[in-house]
Amino acid sequence: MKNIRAVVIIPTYNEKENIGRLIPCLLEVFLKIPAHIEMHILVVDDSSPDGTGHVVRDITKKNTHVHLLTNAKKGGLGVAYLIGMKEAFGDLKADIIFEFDADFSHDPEKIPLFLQKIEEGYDFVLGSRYISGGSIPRNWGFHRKFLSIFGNLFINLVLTTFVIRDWTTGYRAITKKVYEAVYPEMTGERFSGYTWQIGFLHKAVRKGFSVAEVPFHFIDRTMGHSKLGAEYIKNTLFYIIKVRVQELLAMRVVRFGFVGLLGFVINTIGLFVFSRLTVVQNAALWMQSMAYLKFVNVSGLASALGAECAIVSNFTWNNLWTFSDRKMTSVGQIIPKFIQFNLSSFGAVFIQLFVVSLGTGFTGQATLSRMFWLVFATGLGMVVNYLIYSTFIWKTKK
Ligand SMILES: Nc1nc2c(ncn2[C@@H]2O[C@H](COP(=O)(O)OP(=O)(O)OP(=O)(O)O)[C@@H](O)[C@H]2O)c(=O)[nH]1
Ligand SMILES: [Mg+2]
Repeated sequence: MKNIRAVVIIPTYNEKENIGRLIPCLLEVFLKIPAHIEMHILVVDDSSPDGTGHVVRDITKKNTHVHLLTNAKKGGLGVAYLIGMKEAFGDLKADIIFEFDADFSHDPEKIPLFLQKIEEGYDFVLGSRYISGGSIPRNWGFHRKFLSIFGNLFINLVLTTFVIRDWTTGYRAITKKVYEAVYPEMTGERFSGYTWQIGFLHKAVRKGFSVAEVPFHFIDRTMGHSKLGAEYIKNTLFYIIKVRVQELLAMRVVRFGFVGLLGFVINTIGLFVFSRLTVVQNAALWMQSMAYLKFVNVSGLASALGAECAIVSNFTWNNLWTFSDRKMTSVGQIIPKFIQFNLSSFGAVFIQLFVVSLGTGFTGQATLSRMFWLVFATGLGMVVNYLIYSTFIWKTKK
């Protein structure tokens, strides 16, 4: 078997009572791990005022597999993991790192199971409280249970990824390839405290890394104090909604939908404004004076002008935004494409005329029947337009 190295990163802030007992426990578990996996511990301490760093420093003198990284000031969990991972995958030459709490909440006995999953080929392993064999403490108050359970449900609902049961767990094993793909994106964005954890996992999931979950019973801390603050909930909500909106806006169909909606609004406002303009009213009268344009009236003309404004807006925004990766810039390109775009938009109007007439011919002229066919025809028109836009007007550059 290939020799690999795993580093258990433990961020600490005032964990003096815990860390001195935890490290020997971990070293005990390491003895049960196959010899080809070399285990190390890296404590990232934010210069804890209680002297956590001194306790760890003493252990490092006796055991070369225990390391201490001291952060000059309290920077939050995200920063601690960021610098811890950099050190572990850098100087300590890790292939895998673990994220592990100092307060005995994470059962060290599960570490071999995580490693097994990694050797089976998984890129990312989570210690899960919400799969069979895992649990949250019975003595947690109602609000903490509620937040944890519904928090996870909420994240899955908003991100529409139901592959992960425990998003908020702090017990994780991460391989180097995940780190290399995700790390560069974690440094630019500002993550406050614990949101960093969700952000890291989310980016890994979106990049298609395989995630396994290992069940464990979360044990409530008995010593030291929790650093989990109320801002965590607010920040998490904010982060999840923000990334989801960004993800949706990056999707071409969603952009197309927004541009279409804006076009609809412009069309409606256009009809209203143009029908009140004297110049449009006079133009309608002038057109009526011509034999072959007798059918024109003010509403019809205003509506056509509104539709053309919407077409101009749709064309512009689709070019700049929806199809920004295939943007046309020269006038020589834009003019013929704009004409095609107009024809395609008229096509959608024709589809509407055809479908609504034919449909209501079958199901009658009741409001509900008309509404149904209108919605159906609009939907159909949008699909057809989208296909025309993406295959003909903004076709992929060869
Ligand atoms: N270095 C560093 N470690 C931190 C910081 N905040 C929290 N930690 C550590 O991160 C781990 C998890 O923090 P906890 O306060 O236990 O948070 P929690 O487990 O979500 O909450 P509890 O269940 O209430 O304990 C612990 O080992 C903390 O000491 C920080 O700002 N810097
Ligand atoms: Mg804890």
